[in-house]
Amino acid sequence: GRPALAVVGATGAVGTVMLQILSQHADIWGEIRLVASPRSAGRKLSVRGEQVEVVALTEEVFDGIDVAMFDVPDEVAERWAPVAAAKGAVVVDNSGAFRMDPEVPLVVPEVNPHAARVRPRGIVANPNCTTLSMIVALGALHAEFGLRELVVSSYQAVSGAGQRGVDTLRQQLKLVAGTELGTTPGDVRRAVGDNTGPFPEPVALNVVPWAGSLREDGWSSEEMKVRDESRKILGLPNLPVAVTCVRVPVVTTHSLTVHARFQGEVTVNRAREILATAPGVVLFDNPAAGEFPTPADVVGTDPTWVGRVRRTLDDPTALELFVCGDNLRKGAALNTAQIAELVAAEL
Ligand code: 2RA
Repeated sequence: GRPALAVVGATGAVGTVMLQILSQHADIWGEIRLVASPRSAGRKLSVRGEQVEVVALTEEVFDGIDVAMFDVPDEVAERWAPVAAAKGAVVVDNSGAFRMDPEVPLVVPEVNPHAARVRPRGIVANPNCTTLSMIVALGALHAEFGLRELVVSSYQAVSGAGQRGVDTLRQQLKLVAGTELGTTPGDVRRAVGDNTGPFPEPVALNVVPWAGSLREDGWSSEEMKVRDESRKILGLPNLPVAVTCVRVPVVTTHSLTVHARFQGEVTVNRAREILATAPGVVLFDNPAAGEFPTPADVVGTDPTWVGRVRRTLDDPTALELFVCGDNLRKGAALNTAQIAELVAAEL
């Protein structure tokens, strides 16, 4: 029969997009079981045009399941992914719990699909949304030119911080709309009050140079993820990577500026050819006509969009790019679904 799928975390921001994707992609699954916390059990959600009742997470929900997708917090994944794997399911996990485990492959199907086949713990990890928003384009350029160094800055959407991030931006926008705020120090902060949600500072009318939690020497956890995960996916464990992660008042779609240095001289023409033909990448780059990707246009789409392709003025071996990717689709649900489909094809 066709493989049975469990979606754990079906009611969250990523889970919601996952159900849309499962309804849009070729229907390869037998049963699709929707799983969430006991709080959400009993709710009905639509998938493949049918209403399916959500069941609470227990050991028994993995009986008869071939592939289990997890979109839950790290500590929930840490506890429950091994339970699902012990029951014989292949777990595709979108948390940060297993990404850097040497026995867990970290997979982007356009870049390192073969890695998904070797999974000693029965778990395949899905990268962080910020890494995913750029890595398909970088992987294509790396395959041709050989990457030697990466310097990136992110412009991250609030939905990366979940539904609470989205609610926070929307509430703050209401408080500042139609005002003259943003003209004196602290005026936006006073208008927004303590209502900064998952962010350390107001995000409306602002940019916040912080995502995640504090790591050694002033780095953020998000910055470490982009570095560590890029190295693992590209198979370049010593790649020099410098990252600054910034939150911006965008609902969904992460953007990044990328400075990528390669093994030898590069040309913009060849880079453009590669990006224009790479699976999962759209080259949208005609500044003379005002054409470059922006989150407002990219949101809701699957590919990684690349614009502003330039050769670095002072270094003929490096390129500058501006990249956008929907952090809930390719950045999370879509890549998880693609991995699950890869795994299902070999079952
Ligand atoms: C963010 N990448 O945008 C994170 C969440 N996984 O906050």
